[in-house]
Amino acid sequence: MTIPRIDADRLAARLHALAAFSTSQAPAVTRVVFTDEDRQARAWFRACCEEDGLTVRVDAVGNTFARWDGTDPSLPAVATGSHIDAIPNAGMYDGTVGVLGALEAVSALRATGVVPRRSLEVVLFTSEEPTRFGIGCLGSRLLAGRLEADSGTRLRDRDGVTLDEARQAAGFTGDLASVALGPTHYAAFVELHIEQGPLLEQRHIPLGVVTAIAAPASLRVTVDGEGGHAGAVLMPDRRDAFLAAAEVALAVEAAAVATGAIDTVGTTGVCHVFPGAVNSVPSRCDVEIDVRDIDQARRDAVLARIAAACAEIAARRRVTIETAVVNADPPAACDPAVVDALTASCEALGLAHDRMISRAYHDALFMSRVAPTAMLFIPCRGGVSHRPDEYASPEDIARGAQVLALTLARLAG
Ligand code: HGY
Ligand code: MN
Ligand code: MN
Repeated sequence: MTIPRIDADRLAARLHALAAFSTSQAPAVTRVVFTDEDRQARAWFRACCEEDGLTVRVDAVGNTFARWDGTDPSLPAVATGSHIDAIPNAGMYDGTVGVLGALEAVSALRATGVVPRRSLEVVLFTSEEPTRFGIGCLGSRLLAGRLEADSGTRLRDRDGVTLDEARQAAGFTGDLASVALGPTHYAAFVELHIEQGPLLEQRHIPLGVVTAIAAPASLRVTVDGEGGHAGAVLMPDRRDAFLAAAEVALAVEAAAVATGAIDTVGTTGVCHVFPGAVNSVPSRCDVEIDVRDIDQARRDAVLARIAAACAEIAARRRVTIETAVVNADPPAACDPAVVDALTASCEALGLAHDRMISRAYHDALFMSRVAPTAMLFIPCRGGVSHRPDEYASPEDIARGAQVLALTLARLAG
């Protein structure tokens, strides 16, 4: 098999060009789904795909598919891709390496002059981050048929804009039900991504073949107390919503630590205090909580402990606490044949590699519900991610794209 040659400079240049579509000052990147920056980035990406000779299709939620027809286009295609949306004050590599690296891998295969049997598709998934609509992997959930049909009107951002309103304003129309792909639509799916953890760098190993993806869950908790004048309401009379929420956040930490397993994590990453005046006792507090584990039962036990803690805090502090589970997803086991194809590609290139689990979730978590799926990790400096100092070297990125190219060729026959 001809070894595909990755144009590392072009890939690096495209990653930096994409990073410029942001509301933050470099090196930070902020690119929230369906905002102007996201729409401009999508148009730019589509132009890159067409420049590389691929045909582009976009679905009702903005998932974008750039296709290279194989010798037998009637066969289920092999897909690869990731996301380009970025949480506030993020880095420039999370997701984008898997989208532009996939485009570069397919272009490198096209340049060998060998056309695979199965078609190849580079996929840009909409809204992998939960930033705007509170739930992660929105586009891939819909592709996998794992989101309720009313999600277009039920999911709203903090300004009350529904998913349907936002997607249609961005030019993505049509029925959300048309997004779902059946279990035979793709022959396989592979996602290239930065590790978002320190293991590969610590072990001085350039590639990680992912065998499982942790089970994510998120909660939305609303605490209603009683507000009032910060000078006039005496301490014994207070029903301070923020202090109750603060105890909830500490209960999240305690519940995660109490499992005794290093794989259990709990985070309270969002906290909105109302009315948010220094001289007013908080009357309401909204928090969003993220709980994960590679063991689903252990993760669910943490959710139950958090619910029990909320009930105790509410009674003791005479506030009301409402908890809503936004998502509680099972973990994903990656497909052995795709894991083996990635492993064989690393070996064919004489590259050291390790097998590992992913603690972050990815679109691959949902693609695994409808196609044989696995992931390929490259190192990121210090394991840092979701921060402006997130960094992956051009060499590691190009190496990942080359292993991806070989793997796609293997899977596409
Ligand atoms: O939160 C995650 O695991 C992913 O980076 N969105
Ligand atoms: Mn992310
Ligand atoms: Mn990501």
